[in-house]
Amino acid sequence: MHSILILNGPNLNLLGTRQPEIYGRTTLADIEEMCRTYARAIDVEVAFDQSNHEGDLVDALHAARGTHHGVILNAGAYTHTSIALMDAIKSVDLPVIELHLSNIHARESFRHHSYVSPVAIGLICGFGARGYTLAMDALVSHLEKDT
Ligand code: CA2
Repeated sequence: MHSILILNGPNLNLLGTRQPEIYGRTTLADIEEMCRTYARAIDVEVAFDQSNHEGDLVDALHAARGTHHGVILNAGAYTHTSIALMDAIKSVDLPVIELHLSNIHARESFRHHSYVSPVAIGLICGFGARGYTLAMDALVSHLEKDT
């Protein structure tokens, strides 16, 4: 059975509580529940995590090697700043899907650059919470290609 890590970065713990016009009213706990329900439906194992700390996200990526078959990463604002996350993704040699709730290309120009995109297998953005299950489908399809 495929095992997927869904990893969330800084401030995503605030989802549903502030700026609903950008990020919606769904909380991260709601998204986790949605992902767990969907994982059961498509028969995959899922781990769900969030950290506000760059080094913890790097550690979680390192730990994913040998534990999970792929990663869905919403790196939050570290997407646009973190060479450390880019290097970690490269080093673990796991398929990573970059995910954003909002369409980062329709927002401020500083969100148009991503350090994750060059080392991800693909990018899903702009579909809100639904993006998480879209990313699960995309990652499972990618993993099934190799089996
Ligand atoms: O659209 C996304 O998923 C982002 O990764 C969210 C990040 C942002 O920096 C990226 O450019 C795009 C921000 C997450 C902050 O989430 C909040 C939620 C509620 C209230 C305040 C922040």
